[in-house]
Amino acid sequence: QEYTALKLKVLEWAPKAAEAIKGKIPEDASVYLCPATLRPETMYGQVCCFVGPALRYGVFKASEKEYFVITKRAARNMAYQGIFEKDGVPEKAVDIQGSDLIGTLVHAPLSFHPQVRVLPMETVLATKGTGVVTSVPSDSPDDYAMVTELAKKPEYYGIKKEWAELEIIPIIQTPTSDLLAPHLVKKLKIASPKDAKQLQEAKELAYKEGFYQGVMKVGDFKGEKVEVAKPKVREQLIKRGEAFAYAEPENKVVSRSG
Ligand code: ZZB
Repeated sequence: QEYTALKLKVLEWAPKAAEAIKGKIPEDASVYLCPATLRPETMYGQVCCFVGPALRYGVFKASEKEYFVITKRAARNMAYQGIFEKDGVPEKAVDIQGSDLIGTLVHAPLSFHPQVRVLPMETVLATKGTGVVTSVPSDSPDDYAMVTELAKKPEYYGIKKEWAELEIIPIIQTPTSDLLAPHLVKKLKIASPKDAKQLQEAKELAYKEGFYQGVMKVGDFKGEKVEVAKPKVREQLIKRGEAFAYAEPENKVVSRSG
C-alpha cells in the first residue's frame, strides 16, 4: 500500500502531552502528527485527527528540527524508507500514550478547518499505517460515524463538544451525493462506530463511487475527476513539504526502487 503521510503540525499540546515532552525536544523544533491516508484528494474536508487512546506512540526524530508522532512500527518502516535524516534505527525522543494526546491542537494542511483537534477513536489499528488517522467525515463512513458519536457523548470521551462539531463541507460530487459518507451511513442504518460489518460495506462503496465517479467540488482541481485529481493533490502536498510518501512493509522493496 502506498500511503500519503500528512504532516499535521502541533500548535498547542494537550496538558498531559505537554508534560510528557517537556525538556525532551528542542524548543525550536516542529512536531507533527503524521496520519497515513489513501485519499489525499479529500484533505480539504479534515475536521479532526484520530488516535487510538489505548495505543502507545512515540515522538520520533525525523531531522534536527522535525519530529513525528507515530507508532513505533511506523517509525521503523520510515527509517528504512529514507524518510528520516538518519537511516536505519529510528530515534525516539518521547513515549506517549494515545489518550494523553487527546485535545492537542494541530494544523491540517489544505483543510477548510486549518486548526483541528486530536480526538479518540477506539478502532484505530496499531498494525496499519502510522496509527494516526486524519478524519474526513464527508467521504469516510468510519469518520462520520465516529464524529457523530463524539458529538453525542463528549463527556464520556473526555472532550469538548465543539471539537467534534466542525462543519462537514462537501468535497466530492458523485452521482448519489456530495456528502457520500453521511449518505451511506444513513442508508445502511449505521448507528455507531461499533457497527463494524456495515461500516466495512459502506467504506468499500465509498471508495468505489468516490474514485470512479467522483468529481472535485473544491480546491485547485475543482471540476476534475477524482481519479485525475488524486495524484495532483498528493504531489502538491509533497512539494509544499506538507506530506510524504509512506509505504507499508509488503511494498517496501517496490517503493525503495521506484
Ligand atoms: C483519510 C480518508 C478520507 C480515508 C476518506 C478514507 C476515506 P484501508 O486500508 O482500506 O482501510 N486508516 C489509516 N490508518 C489506519 C489505522 N491505523 N487504523 C484505522 N484506520 C486507518 O484504508 C486506509 C484508510 O483507513 C486511510 O485513508 C485512513 O482513512 C484509515 F474519505 O484517510 B483515510 C471510503 C474511505 N474514505
